[in-house]
Amino acid sequence: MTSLKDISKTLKSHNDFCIFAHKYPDGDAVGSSHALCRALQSMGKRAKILMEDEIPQKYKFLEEYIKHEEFQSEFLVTVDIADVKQLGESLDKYSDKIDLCIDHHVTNKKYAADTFLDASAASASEIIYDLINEMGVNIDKEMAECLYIGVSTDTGCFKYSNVTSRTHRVAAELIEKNINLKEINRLIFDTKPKKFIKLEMLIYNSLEYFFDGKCAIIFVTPDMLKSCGVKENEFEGIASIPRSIEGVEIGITIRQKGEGAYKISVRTSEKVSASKICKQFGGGGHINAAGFTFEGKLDNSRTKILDYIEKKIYL
Ligand SMILES: [Mn+2]
Repeated sequence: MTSLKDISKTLKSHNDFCIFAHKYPDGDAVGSSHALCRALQSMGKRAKILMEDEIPQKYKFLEEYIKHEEFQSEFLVTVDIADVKQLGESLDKYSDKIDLCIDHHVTNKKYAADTFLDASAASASEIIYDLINEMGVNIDKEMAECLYIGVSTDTGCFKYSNVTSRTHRVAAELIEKNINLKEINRLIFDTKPKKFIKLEMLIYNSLEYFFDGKCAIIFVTPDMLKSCGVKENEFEGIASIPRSIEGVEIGITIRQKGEGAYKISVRTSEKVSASKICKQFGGGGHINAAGFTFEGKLDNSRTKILDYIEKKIYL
């Protein structure tokens, strides 16, 4: 497998980079790509970032941390992209031309000519932190802010099970770069647009309990999103709402995607395997966070899942 040293050498030997992050970019996609871009630019190289969708408002200030220039890129790198399809339609033309992929997803499809995969890293930003150090670049305040956003958002503010002591060590070293810690945390974790509050009210209205409150289901429909002015995929973290209720072991989020098409997310406590439930319906994922898609009548899908849970888990 390619080592961090190898990819550091490879990057040093090229000059004109294009860095790709996935569609519907999250904090890790934005943070890791911008930190790498700024690091390469600080080495006197040319680098730019391409992603299908606009950067969410709360991460937009990171765009000012890089120089924006037009040039013909010669080396193509993806960060935080497990499957080349996540580039999105408008960037699909690059899908068979990626020279290097830097990622932390176990499910990585190895679509690039070269891949650096560290599945033990909680975020791509954690890897980029090591890489920038390996390249001998001094991590400045701006790079540190990009990386802190990636590290903190991909771990749900250091709460998810992917967090290790290394995650905290990286975060500690980033904080030592004098980042605007309080302001960034407030902006990212303690601030919600009013339209999200409106949507949450509708979501809580749809909440139903089953099996003595051990299972909770919420619904999200395109109409609900539309009436609140929230774009599809704009509101992260919906799927964690039902599981966060006291006593709930299985939290299910049913999102209607179109006429008769549903995306179902399952979040479970330690006792129950979400991936086992989802596999039963043709999906998959992590042990306590998984999902599947369903086509047909909503009532049928709900009955089927509840039947399965009742038979396999609570009988
Ligand atoms: Mn990530």
